[in-house]
Amino acid sequence: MKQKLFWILVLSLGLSSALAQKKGQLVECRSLSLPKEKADWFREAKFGMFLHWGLYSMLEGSYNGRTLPDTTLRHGKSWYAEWIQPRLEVPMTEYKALAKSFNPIKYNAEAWVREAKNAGMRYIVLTSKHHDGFALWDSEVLDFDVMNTPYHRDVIDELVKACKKYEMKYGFYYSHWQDWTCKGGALPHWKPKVADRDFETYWQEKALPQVKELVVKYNPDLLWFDTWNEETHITEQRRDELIALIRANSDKCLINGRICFTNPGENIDFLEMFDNAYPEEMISKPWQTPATMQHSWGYHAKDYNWKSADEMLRYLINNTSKGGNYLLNIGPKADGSFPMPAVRRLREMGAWLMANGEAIYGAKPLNIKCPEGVYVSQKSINGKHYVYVFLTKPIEFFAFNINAKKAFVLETGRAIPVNTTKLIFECGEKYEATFTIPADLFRDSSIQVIKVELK
Ligand code: JFZ
Repeated sequence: MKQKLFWILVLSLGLSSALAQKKGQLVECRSLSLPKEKADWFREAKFGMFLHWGLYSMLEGSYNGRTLPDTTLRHGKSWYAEWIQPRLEVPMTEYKALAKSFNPIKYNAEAWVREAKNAGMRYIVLTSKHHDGFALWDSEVLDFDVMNTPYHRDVIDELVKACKKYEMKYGFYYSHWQDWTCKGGALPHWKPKVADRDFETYWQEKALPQVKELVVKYNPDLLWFDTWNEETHITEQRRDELIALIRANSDKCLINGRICFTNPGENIDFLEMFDNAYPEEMISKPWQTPATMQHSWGYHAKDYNWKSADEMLRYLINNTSKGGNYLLNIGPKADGSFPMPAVRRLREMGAWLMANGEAIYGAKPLNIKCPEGVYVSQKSINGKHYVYVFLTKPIEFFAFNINAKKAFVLETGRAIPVNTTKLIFECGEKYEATFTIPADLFRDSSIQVIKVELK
């Protein structure tokens, strides 16, 4: 009788749950989706550090006298340094042999986390296994991992301990679809499509067991899966099988939409934009843009396309104003150190956020029309409501339909003249606040933030 009641309850609640019969036992019934509030920290964090680090970092974008172009797309190809093996046709035995000399003597997880914190970043996502199949943790599933290198230390375990010490949220990129060194893993699009039965073997014998390892051993706050124009192997069933596995082993781990970019479904926790893609419209679900500081994700010694800190702050502001996050990537060198151009930009961004972070962290979007170069966010603090106005280029005045009480420069406290009038119409009334911006405000060339207290 109890069993019958249970099924009636489950069916009547309409739980989209993952029920799997295993050896006659009913695996714990859990919904495929997390309660929305589990993603609150993500929504509020706004700014994260992405890290692409692995055997490819050792080649630095060059192999056998050839260097990957540092262009975004040439001949329809994304010439990222972490793609060097298939792009420059590095023989697989030679590529895998890199593991025999991987020895990042300068790797210091606490230094990485301090650098991220100092930059104003609130979470870190490290490539635990990229498309090359090499694992940066002590995996029981396969030997192609960091424990079988001269370094012989669990990189991920050290990073997790450092993140906990500095109260930094953390997660892992895991390439669940492409795996160029494991039979059955999907291959670059220009190579023969892998037979589904072979992919199923990879899926059941490597991908699912390794994801379970990551969740059970390291208890991440999020997992970053990676697909793009994938229409074959990551079926709805496999997508939901992977989600169910994570839900069965974690009550907090957020899952990104690139688990199946073309068909993410309703049970993922945040949407992932395309690489370096910045939406113009508001998006209600939590979302983020994965972005590079230069062209490549993995370390490329001859990729000099470094964006300025100012440009990257604008991306952060754009995404904040539309309710999203900015996951900014560093490609550490093979020795475990951060490239100097990356460190300088991180510290410049951190300095600006030290003075203006109040307008970013925990701020929500505000859907009002803004002049070009002007962005807004909003926040309530101790019962008062504020609008933050980001001026990314000089402007003399602008008007918003808000009931502004007073306005001042967030960093300095300098008063900004604002005149608010009530407009009466037959259909109702609205307020219009006109702001006059002193020209000398832009002597300081960085982005200015005006804090507006509403009545
Ligand atoms: C994917 C990875 O392939 C890349 O190495 C990096 O990890 C990035 C964050 O995610 O990027 C790609 C690569 C190729 C395409 C799209 C995203 N593509 O060809 O459409």
